[in-house]
Amino acid sequence: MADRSFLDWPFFEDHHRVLAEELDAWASVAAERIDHNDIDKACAQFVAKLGQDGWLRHSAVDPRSADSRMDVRSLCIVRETLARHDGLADFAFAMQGLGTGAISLFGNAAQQSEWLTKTRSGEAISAFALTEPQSGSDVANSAMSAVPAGGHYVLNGQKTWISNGGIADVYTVFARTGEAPGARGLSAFIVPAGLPGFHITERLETIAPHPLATLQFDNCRVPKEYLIGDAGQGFKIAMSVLDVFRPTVAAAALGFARRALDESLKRVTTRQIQGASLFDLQMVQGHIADMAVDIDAAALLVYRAAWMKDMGVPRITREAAMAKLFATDRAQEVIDKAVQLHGGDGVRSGQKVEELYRDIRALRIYEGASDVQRVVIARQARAAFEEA
Ligand code: COS
Repeated sequence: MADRSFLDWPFFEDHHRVLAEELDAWASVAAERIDHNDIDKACAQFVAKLGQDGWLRHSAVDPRSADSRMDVRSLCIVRETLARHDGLADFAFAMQGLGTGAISLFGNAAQQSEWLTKTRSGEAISAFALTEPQSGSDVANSAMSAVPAGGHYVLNGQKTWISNGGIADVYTVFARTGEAPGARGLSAFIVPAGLPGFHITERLETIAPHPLATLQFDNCRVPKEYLIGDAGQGFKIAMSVLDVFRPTVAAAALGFARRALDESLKRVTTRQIQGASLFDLQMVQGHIADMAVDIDAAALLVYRAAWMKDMGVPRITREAAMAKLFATDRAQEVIDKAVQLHGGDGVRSGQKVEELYRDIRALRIYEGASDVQRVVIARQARAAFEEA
């Protein structure tokens, strides 16, 4: 049983503790039974189930409420809990939030009511389309264009590595509207699937499979009402959404790491070596201790970032970057140790730690690679030093 003592930390309110307990009980049944053979079907079915059972209300703001803030601690608790059970379960939940994050944070009442109602109930699946073939880390270099024409914007270009690409009903798409060069000339749009001129051109396979695609836009006409926020604000919208969701990626990594520690403890306390349990070897205890410390340190960074945002701190760029960098990199290390402690079984297909080993890797790349997080943290450190 994963360590739950972190729930006593002062970052949380009682409703967070209730959420963690209730979701864990639900996920112990629902998320442990996902059939990974057909990932499109598995994701669609799991989103519908998450919606029916009410968990997707944590993925986006409530369009009927006047409070447009997201509860980032709840987002993190849900991701950590689901990831501990199954990577695809976490993915299905996470994308409902990231895909509509711009609508939650910057959408108007009509946009929120039209889309968030559907994504929070599981009726619609969402996707976040930022990356392009020539610009992954360098968002300011995005090339896809959106040109105003009458009551529409006409979109041309490509997006790639788009999670839920191919199964989503609605996409948040970032494109160059050209108010200024670089970061100041992008805008964000809601693009429903099926608009003429919008196609899926390629599905991408990865080591931890989930729906992923390249999108093509050829003179795709998007109504002006689907512009999110102001024209030219797209870069800041994307970064603000990532500030909220990077700590949740870190939370998912934390869930994977906790599961790896649990699996390791199960293994080393039952496996015999030279007449004693593997756990009795001090070198094994050393690994277990390092894993436990990494997990707690990551949790502190994750929930510090989430708590700060929930307390109304306008920008948590630094704390979000620290949480994502540390939690994903250390989870990789924790899981690698778990594989080692499992011996040959650690690399055997179908073993949980083998699955975790594949699941964790992409988290150090997507939503800002570890190297990008280091750039963000270093810039903030320099700015603080120069201000002092
Ligand atoms: N929130 C709000 N505004 C932000 C911001 C944030 N987190 N980060 C930057 N901005 C603003 C800046 O204040 C600046 O505004 P002004 O022009 O008014 O001064 C503007 O946006 C440009 O910022 P900056 O100069 O830092 O932009 P860069 O091009 O140097 O950005 C990085 C660099 C690498 C940090 C950015 O492109 C990034 O995060 N890349 C990774 C993208 C990513 O995560 N991709 C994955 C996609 S989803 S799988």
